[in-house]
Amino acid sequence: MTGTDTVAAIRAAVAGATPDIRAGLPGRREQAGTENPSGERRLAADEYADELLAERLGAVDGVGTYASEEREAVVDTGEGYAVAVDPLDGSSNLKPNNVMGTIVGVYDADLPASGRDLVAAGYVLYGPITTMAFAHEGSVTEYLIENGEPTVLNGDVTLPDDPTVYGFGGRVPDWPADVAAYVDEVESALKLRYGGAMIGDVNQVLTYGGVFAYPALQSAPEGKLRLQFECNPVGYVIECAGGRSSDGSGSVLDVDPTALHQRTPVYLGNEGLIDRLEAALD
Ligand code: AHM
Ligand code: MG
Repeated sequence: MTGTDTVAAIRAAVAGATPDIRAGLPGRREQAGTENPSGERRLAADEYADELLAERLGAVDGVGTYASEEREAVVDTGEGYAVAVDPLDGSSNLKPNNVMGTIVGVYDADLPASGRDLVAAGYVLYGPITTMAFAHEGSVTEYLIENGEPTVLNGDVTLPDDPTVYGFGGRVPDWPADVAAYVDEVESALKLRYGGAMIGDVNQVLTYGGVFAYPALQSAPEGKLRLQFECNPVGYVIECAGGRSSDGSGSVLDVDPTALHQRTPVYLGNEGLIDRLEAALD
């Protein structure tokens, strides 16, 4: 079974896991003493959220593969869609008690897959309240999640026409000169809002309009964020909301998938701002 029912079941499973993820956080703020496949130190909370989502999503009829930023290899769970998850995005924010997210991409292809193979994608934002933005069939719905149950807040989320915020990751001296020049240009009109969790920063762009980036860095030309688990799913949400995604030269959804944990520079936001960015990086 694949199709709209499976997508709805995946969305429900992620929403249903959120109270358990939140409940598991207070006692898991310390380092786990292990690294993820990208070589980053993991918190106990990263491992906990990954195990929980593997169990919940693996049990959904129509999910054939579970993959996560926290696991080297994919897990075969039966027949159906491949679900790629960043279980706790921005988990370094757990120590200072700042926002975090959960990201999910639903691919109708073997992983690593192209963003064009996504049939749905979404993210949960653990802020003062728990919300979810979920894109399917060309539109984005925002939900409030209470006790694991989603209720619709906005059935057609679109980026506002008049953008006001921006947030770029990485150390400023490590940005390539053309990225720095672009930020100089846009910051006369946009206000810096950067919290260090992609989902928190992207949701501000979705709410207020603007541009989020984790750019290519001089020390890391592929940037930091991962194509399968972060850039494709969030790029899909932003594009379904009327915005644009880019790796610097075109939609991130067109980036050639070469490895499960591959990284790519990512730029997300209002169409005009991403067009200008691509022109600046040319
Ligand atoms: P994580 O998924 O392992 O937590 O890492 C990804 C996070 C993103 O949420 C965020 O955009 C970025 O790392 C922040 O990195 P930096 O602290 O370098 O700005
Ligand atoms: Mg992440």
